[in-house]
Amino acid sequence: MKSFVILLAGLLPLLCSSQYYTSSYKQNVSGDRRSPVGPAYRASSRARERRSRCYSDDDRAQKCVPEFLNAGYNGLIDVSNQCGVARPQEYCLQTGYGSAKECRICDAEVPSLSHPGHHLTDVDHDVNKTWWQSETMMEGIQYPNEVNLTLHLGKAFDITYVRLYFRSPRPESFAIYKRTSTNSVWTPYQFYSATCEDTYGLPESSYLGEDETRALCTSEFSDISPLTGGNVPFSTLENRPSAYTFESSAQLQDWVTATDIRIVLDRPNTFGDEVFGDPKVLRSYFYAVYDFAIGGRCKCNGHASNCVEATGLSGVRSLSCVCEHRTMGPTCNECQPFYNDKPWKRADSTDAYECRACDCNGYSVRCYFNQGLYQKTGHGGHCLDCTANRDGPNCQRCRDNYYEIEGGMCRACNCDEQGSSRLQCGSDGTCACKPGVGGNNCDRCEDDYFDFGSQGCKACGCELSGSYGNEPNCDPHSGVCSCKRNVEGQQCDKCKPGYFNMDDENEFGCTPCFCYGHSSICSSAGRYTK
Ligand SMILES: [Ca+2]
Repeated sequence: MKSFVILLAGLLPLLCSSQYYTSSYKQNVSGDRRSPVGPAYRASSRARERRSRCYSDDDRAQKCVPEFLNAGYNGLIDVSNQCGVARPQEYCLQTGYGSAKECRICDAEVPSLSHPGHHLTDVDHDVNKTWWQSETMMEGIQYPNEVNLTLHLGKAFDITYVRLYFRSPRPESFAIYKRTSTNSVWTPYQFYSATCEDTYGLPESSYLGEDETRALCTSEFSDISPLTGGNVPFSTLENRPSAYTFESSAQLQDWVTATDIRIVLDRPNTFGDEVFGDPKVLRSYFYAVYDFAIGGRCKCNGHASNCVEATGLSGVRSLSCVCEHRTMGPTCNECQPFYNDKPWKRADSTDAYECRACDCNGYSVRCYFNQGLYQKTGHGGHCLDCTANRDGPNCQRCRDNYYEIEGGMCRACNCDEQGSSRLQCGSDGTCACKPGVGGNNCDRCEDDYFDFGSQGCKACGCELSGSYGNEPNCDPHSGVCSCKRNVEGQQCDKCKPGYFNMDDENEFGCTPCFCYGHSSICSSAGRYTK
């Protein structure tokens, strides 16, 4: 117990300097083993108050965290061994080397004599403390047979400490592991052993070096004394220098994250008298633990002040962050669908990094974060599926080949594919036509042009003074011009036989010849005047 007090005294400057710790941490790790901070999954009746913790009085977003609690309280626990399950089993109380031993019965069928795993995470009272207990060395509980205690937290937590409160002597060798998802590997948190090098292949050391996420081995809690009531507190950030700058240390933020905690009990402590094979002595060596506590907060990345219990489709209870700041996900680890204008970030004490809505000008409810766009403009939200034929990162313009009309509506250009030089029309909707092509949509030849095609239209070349009404007008397919009565030729450039002097003032184009019956053929003479 003395060493425990020294450890805490060493911890206190760290506790006071880091915002990560709270007064409830101190209260818990320093020995309030009666009960956890409160029911872990307490129902919320103060939603408004909790929400306000994520927003200041003037409604500005601020970092918020769920309450600090014993994450293990009433948690789902698996134990790989328990006394008295197959049949009632005898165990003897450890009273020291060579002394007479009082023996008792463990029987899983009799509540008052059973010691199941859930006794590790219940509320203990000063009298009538409950405990979990393994079989004894008589049944083979000895290295290398390990015993596992696995606590499932239901979701990711930011773990501040793990604490074990032993009824048996503390083990000679054991380890704490964590994992960060149901399928991930178990990562060691800490090894405890009087034989670090031999049992775990690690030097006994408190030196971390560069890697602050390395598990260390210590012999500090591996003495057989006290025979009962020994504690083992493991503080996740103790001796890890970046704890002082925890908010900016992604490495340590990962280090404290866990969804499950496992205790692997490798070797019980003994007085060495087990070598004589006395059954009473063998039955006095076993593991027994009153309490397995985990101090921490539901991990919500600074975006929730509340974590609630939910029952999934499979009937398994789990916890969920009540995400604020427009975030979502199991640990509020992403922005809501329409709030991707900035990159998602964990909240810290200077900035809540509230997710920002995309600006889609009212034409979309979906967007994604585009890093390139963000670097260029400061707004990374790229809208998806713009309605009303709109397009662009902010649905700020009409989509290709459309133009804007009154009221922000977009109308199709409908520029003819053959007759237009491009499919995009101007802001007034007019299409750019190829040579000789006309019409609003460039879908027909202009007057005096014919043979509509991908090259445009060809000129008919109608002679104005020979054309009907002095206006060029040709057949759009054949290119034949429409002539005045006394005019002929594809381009209306000739007087019919018997006519001469094509003139635009002549309604019929040419004047009949007057050769007094001698001839019906004539031509225009230079000196002819009317
Ligand atoms: Ca208990």
